[in-house]
Amino acid sequence: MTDMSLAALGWTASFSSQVDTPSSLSPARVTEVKRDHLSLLTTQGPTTAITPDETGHYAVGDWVLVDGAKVTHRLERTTEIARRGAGPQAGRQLIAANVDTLAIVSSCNADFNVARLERYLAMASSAGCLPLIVLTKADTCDAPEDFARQAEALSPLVTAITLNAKTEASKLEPWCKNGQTLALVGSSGVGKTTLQNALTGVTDITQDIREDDAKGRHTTTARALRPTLAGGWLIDTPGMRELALSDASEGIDAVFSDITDLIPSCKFNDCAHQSEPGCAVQAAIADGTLDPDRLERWRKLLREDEINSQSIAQAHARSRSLQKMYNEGKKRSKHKRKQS
Ligand SMILES: Nc1nc2c(ncn2[C@@H]2O[C@H](COP(=O)(O)OP(=O)(O)OP(=O)(O)O)[C@@H](O)[C@H]2O)c(=O)[nH]1
Ligand SMILES: [Mg+2]
Repeated sequence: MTDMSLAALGWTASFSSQVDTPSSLSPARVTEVKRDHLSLLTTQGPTTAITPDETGHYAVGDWVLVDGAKVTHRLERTTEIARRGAGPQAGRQLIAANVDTLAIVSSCNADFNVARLERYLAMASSAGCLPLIVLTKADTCDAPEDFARQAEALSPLVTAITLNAKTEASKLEPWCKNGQTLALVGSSGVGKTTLQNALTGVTDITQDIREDDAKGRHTTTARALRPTLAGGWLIDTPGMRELALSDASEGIDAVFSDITDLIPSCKFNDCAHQSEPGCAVQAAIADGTLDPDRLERWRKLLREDEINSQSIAQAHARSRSLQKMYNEGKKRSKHKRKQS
């Protein structure tokens, strides 16, 4: 790769404002997070560096300052995409940082699901990214524009694009040129890597979906930031089995602004929007402007987010007390060894 400017790497004023001495800085962008090091891209090309803390604290797309092969500092993120990791004890898992647009990829087939799209939109909103819904496999369905209409109805912020990922990936170029970063998320098998390959010119593996249930085979296993042919950046991610949100209540409320905008008009400040007199939300359901299913999906996401956010806080407390027990156990066995 030839030398490139910081701006071409996605560097903006919000990063330069975090660095006081421009002459001594060596900024680098994280392209991959490995267990014991980071893969980076600097204006001189690719390199690697070790971190002073766990690499799990870094995300693909992060900006760091390096001193030789050591990371000295991570710059504040402009956007941060995260979810609750899998498993009952899991914490918050970083997906990507400093992403301008989050492409929520779904196919125009069995994968299309309004509740799932709302979940991803809430993630985009709490991350601070512009949301884009990309509906793939338009070549395999009769009326792809019906899917696009349903997707755009979910939030006024959303643009939905329908395409055949194998031949029309260039429709996404406006979001990944001029140093702009686009990340692709969605279920396995929807065509994320097919889009990435066309937009970047690399050839990562893609695989046919299963014939019996149209589900993908979880082909991509790591996240990576790659340059696009259009002069921007693309992050492909492994397909998600399910997306659990945490600390996303503001994002959820932003996606469901049609409901939250009604709340100030309710007669009671503590209205639960069930059967209270003067409830503006129930009035909207009664006059047909609000779908009762959407109200239920909003409640469900908020409830789930609250439980997940609490359980993450509890998991942190548990791991702190386990560490304490472990340290005390080590002290005790040392003491015993001395005595014997
Ligand atoms: N007909 C058609 N096939 C597509 C389209 N997009 C993807 N495919 C096919 O769908 C299969 C899965 O595509 P991938 O790009 O591997 O899907 P992915 O989202 O990266 O999947 P994971 O890496 O498992 O998350 C491949 O066989 C692709 O050729 C499309 O728009 N039209
Ligand atoms: Mg893939």
